[in-house]
Amino acid sequence: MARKLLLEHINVPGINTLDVYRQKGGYRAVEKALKTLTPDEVVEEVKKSGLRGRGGAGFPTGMKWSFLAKPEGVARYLVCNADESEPGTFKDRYLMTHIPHALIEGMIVSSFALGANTSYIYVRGEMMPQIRILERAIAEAKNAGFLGKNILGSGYDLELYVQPGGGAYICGEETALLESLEGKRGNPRIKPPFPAIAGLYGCPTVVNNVESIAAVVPIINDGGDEYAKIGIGRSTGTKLISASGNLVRPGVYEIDLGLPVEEFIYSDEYCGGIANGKRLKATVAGGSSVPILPANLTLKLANGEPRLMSYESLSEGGFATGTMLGSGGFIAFDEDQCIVRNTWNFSRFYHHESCGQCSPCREGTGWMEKVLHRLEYGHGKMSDIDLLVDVSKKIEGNTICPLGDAAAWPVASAIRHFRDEFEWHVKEPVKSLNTNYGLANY
Ligand code: L3W
Ligand code: SF4
Repeated sequence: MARKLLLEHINVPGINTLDVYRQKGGYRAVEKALKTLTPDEVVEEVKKSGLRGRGGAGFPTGMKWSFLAKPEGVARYLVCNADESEPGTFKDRYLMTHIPHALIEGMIVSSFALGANTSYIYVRGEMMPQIRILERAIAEAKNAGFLGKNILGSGYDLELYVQPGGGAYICGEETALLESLEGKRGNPRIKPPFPAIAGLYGCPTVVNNVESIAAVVPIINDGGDEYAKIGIGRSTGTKLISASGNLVRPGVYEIDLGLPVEEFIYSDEYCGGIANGKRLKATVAGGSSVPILPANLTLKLANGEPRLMSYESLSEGGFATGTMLGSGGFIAFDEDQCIVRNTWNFSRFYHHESCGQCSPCREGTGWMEKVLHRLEYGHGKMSDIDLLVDVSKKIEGNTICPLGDAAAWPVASAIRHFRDEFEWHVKEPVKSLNTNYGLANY
């Protein structure tokens, strides 16, 4: 049985309340940090833990924190990115729904470490229940003296606010999020400068994912070295995985990084195998923004060794034979799933969500969606397949923010691994449309 650092008490009745959360050891990390550690010592523990950003990029959290500029007399901010919108990713919503105090405790400790006296949790606008849950939990924490002035007599002040998001996927890109938080349209900014130098209102800002911030709690409770003992190589700690698609037991799982992918899919402790006794055809391991992998490369590396749920193992082989851990949104496709239809579905999403600032993304996502649509609906030509590859190459690396890459990679990888299925849609347009049903929501 894998250890649980974030979800250990998820099924305890009332764990969403301050009282029960405290009975289970909650707010120990705040007491330890504010009473016995300096901000720099908290940063040091996070560095030692090896924690990497859980939103998708996997950037080392302690390093990001140490980049924060500290000019005299200028406010610093911590902003939690809770704009979870990546297709296939629902772990942050789960955490906020069931254990809101884990995030709030992490926000207090992290804000203390960074010297922020005002912090924000920017929650996807559609998540009204979670916004209310967090607001109620913040009020409880404030009443108990964990927020506000002179927290626990430490002399440290913190105000924590929940901000409903602007209702667009792109508002989860950190600089678009900051624009939106400032009350503007959520258009990504050109980086550099990174938020660590010029973020919210032009001030030094750290933007971290919900899960990253919640992970700071066990890191402070147990020490960074203990956290670093979990996992494999530079993939330390535990990771929340949102599992969906054709699985016997979809849901949110906390795994030790380094778990074999095969065990994650097939063991009863996790997903319990492919639903309805079907075979696995393909997976998207890290949310829709990462390359799709066929079953054989999902389970094994190109050299035949088992593939592991870690940053390194999932990307082993580059995009030729690998993918990315991303946000941990693990989607399984069974043998009946149509790759063309599912790729079109992803493309529709990115076209719809492109903010339109850069031409390769604005125009390219639309082109890809149109060409995939005609392939799926039996009007495609053989040359469309290479046209898609060409358009994806023209988007990749040529845009302001990663949405362009995120739109290009699923298309390029689907063709790389399933070109025969794209060709079949051209050769057998009627059969291919009628044989594969794809996603049900059309
Ligand atoms: C200071 C430097 N800071 C980098 C910071 C940077 C950011 C972090 C990572 O994209 C990915 C994307 C999605 N000085 C710095 C520095 N930083 N160099 O480090 O930066 P970066 O640019 O590698 O990535 P990003 O812009 O944060 C995130 C992918 O995640 N993704 C999407 C997930 C979406 C969700 C969701 O809906 N919740 O998780 C999934 O794979 O495509 O590639 O903070 O400022 N020199
Ligand atoms: Fe907007 Fe797309 Fe450019 Fe990102 S890549 S800034 S979403 S147009």
